[in-house]
Amino acid sequence: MLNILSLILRGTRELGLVTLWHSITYLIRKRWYRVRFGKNRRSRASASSDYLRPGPVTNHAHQGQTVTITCARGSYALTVLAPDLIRVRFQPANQPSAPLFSYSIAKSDEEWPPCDFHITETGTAIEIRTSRLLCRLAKASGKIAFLDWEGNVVNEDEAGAGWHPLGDVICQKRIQPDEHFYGLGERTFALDLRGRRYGMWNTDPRTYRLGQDPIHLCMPVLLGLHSQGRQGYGIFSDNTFRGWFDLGAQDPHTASFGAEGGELCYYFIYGPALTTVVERYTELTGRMMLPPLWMLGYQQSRWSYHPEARVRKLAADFRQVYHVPCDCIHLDIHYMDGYRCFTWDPKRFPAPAKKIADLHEQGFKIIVILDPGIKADPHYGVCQNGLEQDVFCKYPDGKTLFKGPVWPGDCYFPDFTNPRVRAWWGDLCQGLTEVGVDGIWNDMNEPAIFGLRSTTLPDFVQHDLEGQGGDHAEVHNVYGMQMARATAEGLMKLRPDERPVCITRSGWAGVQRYAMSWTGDNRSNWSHLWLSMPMLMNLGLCGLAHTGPDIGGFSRFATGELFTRWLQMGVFLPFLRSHTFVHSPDQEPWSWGEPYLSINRSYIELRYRLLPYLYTAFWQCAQAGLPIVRPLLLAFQDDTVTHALDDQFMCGDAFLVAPVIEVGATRRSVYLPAGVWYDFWTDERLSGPARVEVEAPLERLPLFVRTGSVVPMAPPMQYVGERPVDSLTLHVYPGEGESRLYEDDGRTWAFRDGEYRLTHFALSTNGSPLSRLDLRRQVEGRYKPQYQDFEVVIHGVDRLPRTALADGQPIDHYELDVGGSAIHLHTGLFKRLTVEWT
Ligand code: MIG
Repeated sequence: MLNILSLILRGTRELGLVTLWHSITYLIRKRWYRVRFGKNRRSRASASSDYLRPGPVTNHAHQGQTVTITCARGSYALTVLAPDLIRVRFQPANQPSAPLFSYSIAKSDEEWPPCDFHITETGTAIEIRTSRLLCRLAKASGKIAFLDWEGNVVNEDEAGAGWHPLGDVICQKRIQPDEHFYGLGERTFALDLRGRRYGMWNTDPRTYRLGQDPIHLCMPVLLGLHSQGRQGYGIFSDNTFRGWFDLGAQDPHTASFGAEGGELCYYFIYGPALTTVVERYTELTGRMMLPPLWMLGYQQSRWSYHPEARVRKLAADFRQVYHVPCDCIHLDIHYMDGYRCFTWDPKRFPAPAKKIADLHEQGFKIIVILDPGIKADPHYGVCQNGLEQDVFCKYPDGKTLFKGPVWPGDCYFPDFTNPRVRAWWGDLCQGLTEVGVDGIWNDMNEPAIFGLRSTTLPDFVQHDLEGQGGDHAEVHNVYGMQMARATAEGLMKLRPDERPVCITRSGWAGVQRYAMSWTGDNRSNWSHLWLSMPMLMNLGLCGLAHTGPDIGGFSRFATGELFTRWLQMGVFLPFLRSHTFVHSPDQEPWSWGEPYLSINRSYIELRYRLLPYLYTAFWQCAQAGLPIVRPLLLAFQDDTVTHALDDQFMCGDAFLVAPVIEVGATRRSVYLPAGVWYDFWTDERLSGPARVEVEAPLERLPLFVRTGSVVPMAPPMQYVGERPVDSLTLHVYPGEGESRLYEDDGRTWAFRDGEYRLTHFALSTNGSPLSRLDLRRQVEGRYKPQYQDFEVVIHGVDRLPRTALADGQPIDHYELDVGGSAIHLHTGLFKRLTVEWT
């Protein structure tokens, strides 16, 4: 009764009466199905002693890459996939062994080149030694320890593996004294996750608070760092059931993870560098596809821009009124006809193809939202067709369709774990690509169902699970990922030459292969601005680098100052999109007038100037998994100050970004790790390790460049491809270093056939003050950019050079920068540049 009252009180404003009615009847229906089909699972084990343990080792054997170690109450299968990668599975005796199945793994056992290892039996242990790592299983207890070659502990069992006769599994590890933890997907906490317990169950929080857990996108991926940064490793627990990670909450010395079903199966990845861990982990579970270049441009969204005339005005505001660059407009749920997926509202968007063609003409791309729920409506073609094709999830009787209320009222839910259903969905996307839609945004795919608290499908709803069959308790966490997969695969089939764009709210380990994400329903306040940093850093460490927050915040109202500060940070985040709630006022770069508008415009222009640099960081990520937004510890692992630093970050190899995160602040303190750093705005040279106070008036984002970097920049444009890039500026920050620049057509797969250009820059300099600079440039690949020359800007020098040679030829065009702290040279496409000062 309370439930019902509260639903009514929540108001009919967004929901409408019909949906409200469905929500109320669903509450009653849900009860009835519970009676018929059983309850949701509940963990049966609470104390460590509730679990059974492997017991002493009785035997061991080895076949191929796998060592089987039999213990009194079950057996381990330890598979060596690479010298730093070992899979641990535990199978209790007298439980049937299931074949290995995973939605997360991208590289199967057969695809790893065989790797040498040695097994030794000592008096107390069975030891597996690879060229990087020692895995020791104690004979008496059946506990595992991972050690480096010198015998130092990297990670070791505390109580180790365990299971409950009714299905729960657990693994308990010892926490090292100075250990820090990272990862776990999308979390609303600081960077270092130690000391808390985290849920593994994708949940729609309907806007989250700091510290709310879990939310839309969990990942069972944990990174550990200890011994002053000398030891780093990763654990990927490949189990999709409702689970948890406890990183010292219950017992400060124990880190454990577990789930309410499935098997104990985890991958241990040795670093010691966390960059190595991320690289390996993304080799195992896959890396993102390179997005089209326009996806790196500024994007504008709200819930919702409609009708058509509003979108037209928005486009004109960007192009004609305010001249703020923008590449993409997002259409939220109001574009649909009564929230029916793959339809258009006939009044709001009577001629979508024509409208989109118009917007394309002005250089805008269009992304539209799709929810998983398909309105249960016999007059709606997609629903009819879905019923005929038998694509929707059912109850255990195999007949009754699951029906739950979302935006359109009662909905059926496609079973995305069925390949046939994914293809059905993928083909439906044709309706959108035909009218010119450029990308698809997948929302509510936790999946979320309306109700008092965050709800989803009941555990006992059935899924195909690639033909094996399984219930929602097992499938829930991968549902969103499989929806994203269906969408991305559909787009690739429909437009085989174009890189697909799919944005997803929910996901799981491996989702980065199909989609990028955004961090869902944050709030318009300063703590959420800060939160964007640890959130993105932890997601990036889990392989999901292409993501970003709603700039300005989703729920509640942003002030001009908050929006500007968030946008300044956003320039250095992979996904730069402003988005907001249905009831909030306008949240566009000009919404607060001056001085905000001019500042916002100049930062969005900076984003466009930085595109060559950022695109290279994306390419690096697609190649090797290294995130775009990085915690400082990735580059400075032996500096313990960085281990919990989460109010500043590295963007790519060169930039250290320290956003202002306090209302009214005009200064902030920044930590600079060892080495020389250039203040981006003044070219001042600063030496780390040091904490420095820097000026940060509203128009200034504290920003530093690492010594030895070459940062390529393009001319600003209103949108990607507005004009050819006819000149490239190379910003050179004297010091020793190597930099890269990756270029291609920004749209197709031609780069896979060699149509790309990778430029290596090697910079070396002498003297202080600078007396000599040598910059070598080497290119590979067939792609030919449009520009024919460079402007080279050498930062941190206030004197004109004595000589400047490009490939031995004197350069006659150079001048001192107006600021007096840099010189500009104009050169052709040199191979070697030498500049000397007296
Ligand atoms: O129940 O589509 O996170 O970005 O604007 C809310 C409306 C549904 C949640 C998404 C948000 C989107 C909103 N959606």
